[in-house]
Amino acid sequence: MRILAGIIMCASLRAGFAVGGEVAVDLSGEWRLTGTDAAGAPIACPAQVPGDVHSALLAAGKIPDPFFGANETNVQWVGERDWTFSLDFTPPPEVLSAPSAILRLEDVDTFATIFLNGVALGSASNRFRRWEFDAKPFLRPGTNRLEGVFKSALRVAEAMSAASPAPYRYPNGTVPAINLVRKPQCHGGWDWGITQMTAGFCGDVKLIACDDFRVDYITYEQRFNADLSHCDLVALAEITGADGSRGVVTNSFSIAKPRLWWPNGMGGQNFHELALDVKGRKIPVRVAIRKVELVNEEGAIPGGEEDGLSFEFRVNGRPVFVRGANWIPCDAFESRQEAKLRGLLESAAAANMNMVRVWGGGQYEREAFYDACDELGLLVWQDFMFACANYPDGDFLENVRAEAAHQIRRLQRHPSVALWCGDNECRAIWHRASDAGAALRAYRERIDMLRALVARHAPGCAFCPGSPCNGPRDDMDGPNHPHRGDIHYWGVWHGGQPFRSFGEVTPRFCSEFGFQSYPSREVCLSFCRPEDMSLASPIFNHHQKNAGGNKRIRDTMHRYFSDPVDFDALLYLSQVQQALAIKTAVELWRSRSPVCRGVLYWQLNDNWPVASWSSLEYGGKWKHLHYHARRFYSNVAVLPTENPWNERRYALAVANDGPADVTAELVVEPWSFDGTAPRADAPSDQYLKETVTVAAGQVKRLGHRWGDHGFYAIRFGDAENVWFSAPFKECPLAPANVRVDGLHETAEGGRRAFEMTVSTDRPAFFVWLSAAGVPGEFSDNSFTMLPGRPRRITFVPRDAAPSLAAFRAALDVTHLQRNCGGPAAPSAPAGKGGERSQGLKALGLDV
Ligand code: BMA
Repeated sequence: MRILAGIIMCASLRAGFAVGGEVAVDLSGEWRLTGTDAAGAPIACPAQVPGDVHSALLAAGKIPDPFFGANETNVQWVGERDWTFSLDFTPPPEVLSAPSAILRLEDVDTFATIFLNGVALGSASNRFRRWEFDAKPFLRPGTNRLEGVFKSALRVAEAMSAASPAPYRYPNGTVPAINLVRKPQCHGGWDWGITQMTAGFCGDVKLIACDDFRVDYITYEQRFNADLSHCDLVALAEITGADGSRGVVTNSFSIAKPRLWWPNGMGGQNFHELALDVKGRKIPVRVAIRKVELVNEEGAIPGGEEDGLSFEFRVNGRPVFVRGANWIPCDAFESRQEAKLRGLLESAAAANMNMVRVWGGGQYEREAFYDACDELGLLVWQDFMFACANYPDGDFLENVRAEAAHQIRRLQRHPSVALWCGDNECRAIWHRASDAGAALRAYRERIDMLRALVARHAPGCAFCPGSPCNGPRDDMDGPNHPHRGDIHYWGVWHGGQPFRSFGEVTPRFCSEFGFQSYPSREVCLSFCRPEDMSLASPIFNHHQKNAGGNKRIRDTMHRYFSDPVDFDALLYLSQVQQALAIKTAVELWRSRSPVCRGVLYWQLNDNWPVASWSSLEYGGKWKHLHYHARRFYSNVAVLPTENPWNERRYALAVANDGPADVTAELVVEPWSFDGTAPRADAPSDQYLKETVTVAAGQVKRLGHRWGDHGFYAIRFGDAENVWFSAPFKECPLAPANVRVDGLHETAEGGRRAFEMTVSTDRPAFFVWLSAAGVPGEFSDNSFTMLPGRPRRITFVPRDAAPSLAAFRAALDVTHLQRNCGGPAAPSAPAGKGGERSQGLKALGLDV
């Protein structure tokens, strides 16, 4: 138990709240969990709060690791049981003497009755609400006992459904009626997710005492003059008096020449430190000043063939090309989430993203998430938590009203929050309900309510009824219209279309599209034994939740690549083709700006080790895709704009999303696969070297050229790309000898790091450096190596750096031809498992 003195000085507390004050007693820490096991025998163990039942049982050795093998199946009983969390604590005297003391609970998952000293204070029934119960009458000096008795949300959902059947939902998981309960919908399993129907106090549990009032929310309104050189800022503090009365205290500020907050890549993330005066109480706050708009205009856009409705974010008046990914809860164990948020978001920002979408099947994230987004310049597209289902009206909706009113007010202060969106993919399915008319009415009622709540509590913030939808005023007429609002494009993954199909649509904004891959060997071995490393293994397949996913991965490989030489090569190749799929889509769509104004790929992260669409595998390591994302999302990117591999011509564009014009030399070099040096005397329609200027915020199209060479290496300043005229299985990939030399220790940003030089004797593609067991990232990876063009690469360990010898032992390098050959490929070298065919020795590595 910790006493927080965040808002007033302890001295004034001891003085009996002389100037007005509030004290928060944090009841986090070790509690006790009791319940019954699978056989009905009593179980008791320590439990951390914030935390969850599964984490407590795992830590106490009462369940096997649900992430290993098919243990998920064996631990389902946990979600079918009721559980009690209890804590004995001693309230400090200032809390006992205060005229008001409440218990404030965040993220209670989900159905819990709260007892203080044996008296029921009340019940929680929605994970996403803030619950407050009057504790004052029941607190006593000395030891007090606080208990939360949690009912199985699974059983509650079943009982609700028996009383009134749950409306239709996509069979994405294993808990059919989860849409009746307000808990993260992915707890019931998803097509990337484990079913882990957990329970617990997943957020803060605090006693809040005050002598005259407490502060519930602080929100801001900002008004600007035309050139944003002046901001009138009003801070609104919502307060509740010790007597239960509610009020709002406003503070006004006039800020000349504000230092504006910008998204990543557009400028700095500036904040202003202000002091609010709330009825004599001084409250320091950090405010970011910025204007965020979502612009939706009817009509055709020059360069776009069709009429439509635009979907463009503008920050401080400047149009933003949105580059980002979809976010899911970052761990199925609630207790592990807080520690992971920041690192994952730093990886998003490092890959030049400027937006993440908090997807509606998960949760409104913790404060640390939005704080990190504010600081990293990641705009947040915030879904309300509804996904792939119809939802009831009536009492259910009243529960949602309280949830939404709380979450909007909680998050309003964050400059990163750019959009509230009604749900994920609910618009397309109302007609699947047994009573479609009723489902549509319930849908409209929910959306109208959410829209009104956003307008009231976050005035000026954009609202969209759902994702996808045909813009903010969507009339439910066929959502996912390619030229109106945002779309989810799943033709390539779910529809089995070739990668070039990405180019057959020019979305105004694509908020979901994705392609699966397997995680690294290291992550696979965290859930299965070496003998299970096979697509024929039920254990391996337990970690593939998308029916047909393995087949899609293999079918795609057959389309573009020669067969992988072994299972490690299959893992490698799955990541290469995922990177290619998303790279293809992003480059085509980005080159079509200003018709298309944003791309968010599915999905950034995983919540357990699994085959999925993520670019960051479980544990946070970057897959091939994430390294490619850093290139294709960089402010300045050189983009092949033709469909890859199906034509003998290429077309180029250069995008510049940065704040200043860029002038650089554009070099396009024709190479042969055996490494013939680029010919400076090549016909000028093939070899290109010219100085190009691209204006800020523009895409410059450079026309078509015809190519009969193996591949083209393209450079524009620091931006690089490669263009191939045929699928890799038709390319005579050379057996390149990629070397890593001169490994030594260095320092990077004050941290110990390792530096090395990578070189090759022939062109090598998707060159992949790895350091199994060492968390951290390389300065670049999954790149093309050309003879005579060595690269200096650093590796910055995320945690304490291992010794040089240990890092050397972990270091490995491979490339495309080693994994799948091609027409001129050697047959698969012998050796599997520990003896990787593409290991250091095979590559003549000299570190
Ligand atoms: C999207 C998401 C998720 C799903 C993903 C992959 O539409 O909204 O529902 O996980 O597709 O199938």
